[in-house]
Amino acid sequence: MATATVTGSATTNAAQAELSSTQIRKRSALGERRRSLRAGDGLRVCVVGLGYIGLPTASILGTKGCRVFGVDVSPQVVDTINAGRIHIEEPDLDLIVKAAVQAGNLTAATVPSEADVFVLAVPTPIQPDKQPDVSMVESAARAIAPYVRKGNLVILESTSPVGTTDGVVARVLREAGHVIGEDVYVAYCPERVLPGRILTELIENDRVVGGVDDASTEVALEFYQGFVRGEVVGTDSRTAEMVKLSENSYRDVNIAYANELSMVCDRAGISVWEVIRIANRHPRVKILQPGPGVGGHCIAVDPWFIVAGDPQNAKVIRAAREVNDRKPHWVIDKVEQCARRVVDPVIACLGLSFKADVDDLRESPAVEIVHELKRRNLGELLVVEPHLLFHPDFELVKLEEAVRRANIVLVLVDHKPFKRLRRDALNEKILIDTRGLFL
Ligand code: SAJ
Repeated sequence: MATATVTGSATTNAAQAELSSTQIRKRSALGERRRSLRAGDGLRVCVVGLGYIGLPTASILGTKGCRVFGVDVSPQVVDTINAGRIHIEEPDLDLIVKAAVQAGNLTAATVPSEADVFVLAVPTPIQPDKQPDVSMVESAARAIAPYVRKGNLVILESTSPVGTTDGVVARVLREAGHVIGEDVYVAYCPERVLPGRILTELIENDRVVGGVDDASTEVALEFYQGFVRGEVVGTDSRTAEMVKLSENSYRDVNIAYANELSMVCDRAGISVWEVIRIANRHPRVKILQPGPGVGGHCIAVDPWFIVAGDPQNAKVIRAAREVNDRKPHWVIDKVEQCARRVVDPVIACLGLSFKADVDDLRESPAVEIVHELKRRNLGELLVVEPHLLFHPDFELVKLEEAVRRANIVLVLVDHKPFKRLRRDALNEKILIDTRGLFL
């Protein structure tokens, strides 16, 4: 299961996997005394990576009384946060960052500081050959290593291939002379929050915490219990890494099933939305919704970490990725067929973001589709994205104007303002509704 850059001991891991969190707690109760690292008043926390996960985490910890040092490689991001402002869109994040900064509990810099707890929340992208790139985890671990002291806890939160916490983070700290589990604790705790609901889910969701050894699990459990209202479940680091990957892969496989059904139903002249709505009335069926493809930086990426780790066995996971990656091309071909039936096609493209009610364009199938429509020069494109003021490649048009002028309406994102569109505005237009908004 280990990737080229990652190693781990199978025996230790198997043994750890058998320990429940209760067993771990009992064992430690007999062990030596150590300082509590429960999140709360006065605890110093250094959060590396101030993006969609790091910044909300840093600001929540700041409002819980922790003294938080945020670290980011971008000086612009650091300046923005120190001014009490934010560089990403997320409901209420601006308020909580401002509150933490004004209280003096959140400061940002481009270099780490000494702290009691270090949280690494840096990107873990895939390379063009679909192999995971954990180089930013390694850089972050190397950046904090000179600041880590005896008794500190280091947590990796980035979605990572199995083995990364031990094989990258703990290895770097071991190389720096630390004895893991004795003077420094290292654990994995994946973020599980949904963009658009991050601040609520950071507190309410259950968390899984996996140490590279029992002592690390115990220390990390205690840290999260200081600010998480959901249950914090303890395991070993490799299991926790696989839990995170399996959650997003489960969703990807389910969406791929819905996307495959949508193509089958389309050819058969059946409404896939009606099929799913009725099928989901079965007590043990819960099919997700088809769409133009799967975007975002998580579900479209993380399943490849499992495939890269075991290509021989991860067949369904790979197939799901391929089905979801193919869906935008199916939509593009559909638009082309419709455009050929119209004199002077004018195509209103509703939405660019990767999902509803966010401004995030990362891996967005809508962007891929609109780019390709432009490249194929199928007609005039009227692009609508209510969450953006500007896009470098497309001139943005207001919803009403786009729909009024178009003869083809292509729904790519189910944003709230689109749902409020009057049905009669679509009369006599060709509707390609990839989100089932008007069906
Ligand atoms: N999508 C569909 N049909 C659906 C649901 C989603 O086509 O029925 C599409 C969306 O339009 C979007 C993509 O899937 O393009 C992903 O959106 P999402 O809302 O399913 O998930 P993310 O990527 O915003 O967040 C996921 C969440 N994982 C799970 O729900 C298992 C979140 O909890 C994770 O924390 C996040 O990934 C992450 O950071 O890993």
